[in-house]
Amino acid sequence: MKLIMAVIQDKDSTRLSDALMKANFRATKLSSTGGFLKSGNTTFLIGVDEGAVDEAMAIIKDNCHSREQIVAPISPMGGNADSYVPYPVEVQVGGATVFVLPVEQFEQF
Ligand code: 2BA
Repeated sequence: MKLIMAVIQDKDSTRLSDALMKANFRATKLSSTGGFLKSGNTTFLIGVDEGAVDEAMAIIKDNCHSREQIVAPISPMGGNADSYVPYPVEVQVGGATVFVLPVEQFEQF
């Protein structure tokens, strides 16, 4: 068994969830926050048989889109000056950042 961890944009989460359920995958959605943009994203945990990893990856790829995002300067007042960016920056976010991990044991009680 493998555990797929996929960090995706919130905008794609309902579509991905629907597509995974339709294909009979089981998944858990977690609310997460990107370290760089410090804005919300969604992390999917998907436990799959080894032979189904490619199918799950294809569904993630088909349903998660990359988008440009402008990062506006944020005042360091009251915050951490180390992360202050003094000008707007355009970054390409997503479609999905995916980790595939081996699962040592899987139980449901
Ligand atoms: P964030 O950390 O908020 O990053 C959003 C986007 O900002 C990234 O998109 C990337 O284009 C850009 N970016 C991130 N760090 C940067 C840096 N130090 N300098 C310049 N640009 C930077 P993605 O690469 O598509 O990542 C989307 C989200 O996936 C990330 O949100 C983070 O939550 C997650 N992620 C990406 N790589 C990861 C990793 N190696 N480990 C854990 N989470 C990761």
